[in-house]
Amino acid sequence: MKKTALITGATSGIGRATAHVFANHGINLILCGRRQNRLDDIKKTLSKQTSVHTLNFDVRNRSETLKAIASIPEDFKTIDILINNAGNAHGLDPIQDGDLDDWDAMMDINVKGLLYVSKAIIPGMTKRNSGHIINIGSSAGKEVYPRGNVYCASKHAVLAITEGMRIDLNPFGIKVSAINPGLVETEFSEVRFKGGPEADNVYKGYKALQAEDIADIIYFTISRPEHVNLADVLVFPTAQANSVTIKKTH
Ligand code: NDP
Ligand code: 8X3
Repeated sequence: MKKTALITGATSGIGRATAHVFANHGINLILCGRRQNRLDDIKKTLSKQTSVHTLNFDVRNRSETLKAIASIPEDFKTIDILINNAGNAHGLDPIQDGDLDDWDAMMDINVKGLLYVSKAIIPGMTKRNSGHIINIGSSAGKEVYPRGNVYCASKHAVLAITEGMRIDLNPFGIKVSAINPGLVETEFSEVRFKGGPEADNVYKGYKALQAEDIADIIYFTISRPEHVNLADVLVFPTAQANSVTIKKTH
C-alpha cells in the first residue's frame, strides 16, 4: 500500500528536496507552499513518478490553513507522514534592534503555523492509530547564538512541541521526530537577509549541508521499521562544530 506524505515548504530547499526523494520511493505527495508557479513546476516533474496534489496557503493564516487541508481530495486524505518544514529566519539583529515584523513572522510561521497544520492532520492519525510527524527544528533549537534570539526561540519551541507531541501521541502509536540541521545551503539566508549581500557569505569557505543531505535523513527516518523512532537528530556539516565554530578552508 502506497503511503501519502504532506510536506509544508515544498517549494524550496529542504522541503523540495524531500519531495524529490519521497517521489523516488513512490510516496504520494501533498506539496504545500505559497509560490504557485513553483508548486506547478514541481507537480509537473514529480507526477511522472507518483501522485501529487498541491495546496497553496500561508501557514500564518489559520483559517486558510485549515480550509486548504480540509479540501484535500479523498485519494490523498489518508496522510501517513507529515513533514512540518515551512519556516525561515527573518533578520539577524541584536535583541535591542530587532524588528517586530520579523519577530511576528518567525513566531507565526515557525511555531504557530506548525501547530495549525498539525492540528488539522493529527485527528486522522489518532483515528487510525498510526502516523509519523517530522518537525524540522534546527541546531538553533538546541543552542542560542549571538543575534539569533527570536529565531532560536522559535526553534526551541519547535523542539518543545515535538517532545510534547511525542508524549501525547504515544498512546496512538504515532511516531514524532525532530530533525535539527545546522547550516544548510538553501534560500534560507536570502530570506533571512531579505536578499541583501550578507547572504552571499554564509556558505562560503566550507562545504555546507545541502538540502538533499537532509532529505536523505528524513527518508531514512520515515523508513525505519515500525518499532524504531529516531526521536531527535542533530546534523551539522563536518566543518561546523556548533553555531559559531566553523572551520573555513577556502
Ligand atoms: P527555504 O527558504 O529554502 O524554504 C523555506 C520554505 O518554507 C519554502 O518552501 C517556503 O515556501 C516555505 N514557507 C516560508 N514561509 C511560509 C509561509 N508563511 N507559509 C507557507 N510556507 C512558507 O529554507 P530551508 O529549506 O532551509 O528551510 C526549511 C526549514 O528548515 C525551515 O523550518 C528552517 O528553519 C529549517 N532549517 C534550515 C536550516 C538552514 O540552514 N537552511 C538549518 C536548520 C533548519 P513559499 O515561500 O512558497 O511559501
Ligand atoms: C538554520 C541554521 O545556524 O543559520 O536553522 O540558524 S542557523
